[in-house]
Amino acid sequence: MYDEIRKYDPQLYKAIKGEVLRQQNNLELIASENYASKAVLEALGSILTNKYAEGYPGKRYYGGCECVDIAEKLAIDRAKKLFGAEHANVQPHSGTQANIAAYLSLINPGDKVMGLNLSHGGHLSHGHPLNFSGRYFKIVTMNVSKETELLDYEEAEKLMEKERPKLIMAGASNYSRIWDWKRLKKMADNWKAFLVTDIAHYAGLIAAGVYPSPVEYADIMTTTTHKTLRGPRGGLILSKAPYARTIDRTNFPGNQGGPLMHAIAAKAVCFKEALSPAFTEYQKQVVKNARKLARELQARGYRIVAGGTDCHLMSVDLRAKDITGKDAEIALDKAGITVNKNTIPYDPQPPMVTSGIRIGTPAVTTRGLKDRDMATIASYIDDAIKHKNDDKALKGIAEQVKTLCARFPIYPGFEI
Ligand code: DSN
Repeated sequence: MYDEIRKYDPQLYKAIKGEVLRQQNNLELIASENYASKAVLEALGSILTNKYAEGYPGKRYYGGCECVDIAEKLAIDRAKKLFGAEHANVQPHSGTQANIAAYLSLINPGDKVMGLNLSHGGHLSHGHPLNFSGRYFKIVTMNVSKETELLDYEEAEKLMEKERPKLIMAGASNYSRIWDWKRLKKMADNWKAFLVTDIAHYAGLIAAGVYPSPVEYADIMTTTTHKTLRGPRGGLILSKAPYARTIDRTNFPGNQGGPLMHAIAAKAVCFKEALSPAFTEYQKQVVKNARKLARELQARGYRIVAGGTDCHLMSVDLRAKDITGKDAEIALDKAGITVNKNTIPYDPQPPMVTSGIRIGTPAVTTRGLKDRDMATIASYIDDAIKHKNDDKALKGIAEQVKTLCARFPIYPGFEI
């Protein structure tokens, strides 16, 4: 693999090779990452990258689109089938691009939006002041309850009454329990607001039927395609039929230019994979692994936010362990375990420090680790945190991690 890059650009080759080895030898526990299949990677590396295809299948601004039309139609049809949606737009370059198109399809700059507080598990594009969402729209934030750490629907209902947002943006990047989509739809209807659900984190689970789908309630659903869905990096918009035209126009020419046809082809592969029975089994195992890992960490004295998980991720409160999220991330990195620091609800620490880490099981499950391996991972995490200032001990853990990882090659037969 990568022979041309090796010859032409040795500096870049070194970086790519280093990343291949890092991915193979480390335990990837970042909840939003995964290992795309070889077929997805092939489509991504295909010559479809050469083609300009502004517009949509059958209605392009360029000639020569007959082959890429096939790819985009496949992606659209499969996405609709996978999520039971009436309309799919597979062109967004990312989840945030999809969210921009969703907002601007339904409301105007200056309108009010209600989204989950970023430090309670929300997402930048749901209203952070530095993000386009916080700059274009007036933001009202939903919170989780201090006691249960579950979304405080009653408080959100009061906010709806007081603030009258025109759109609810429901979804999260760090919320481990079940969203009550039906209740949110009722709230939206009561106050004549739109409901957009950003299912980026749960998309693979939803596609496999192991997490509730908002498809019957949401006006628009947005997602990325590379997290639990395990496809190429990119975005996707799903909606009810009446929004189809406005979404398509808002995404192009409204918000993007030429679509990335190689990425769209890779999305088509991803959706085909996600429609297979093997994908359902994979997602069941992702959740089993996450629950087991949460229990194993709890048994070692770690507090899991909201008491556990119903999905692929968990938020770990480290305060009882006398370590910040930032320092835990560093120590775990040295031990060959990749996580990200993350605020916990009502975190006393700032976002660049945090009191917690977020852990997810999609990537380790893809490489074949099962519930029994979760106890091993929990013990490595605990050891690394206990030895946070002991580089020699951390190196020793990294060796054990590497040995474990060697049993689970990420791309069997991939030579570098
Ligand atoms: N950065 C993603 C995540 O890690 O959840 C969200 O966009």
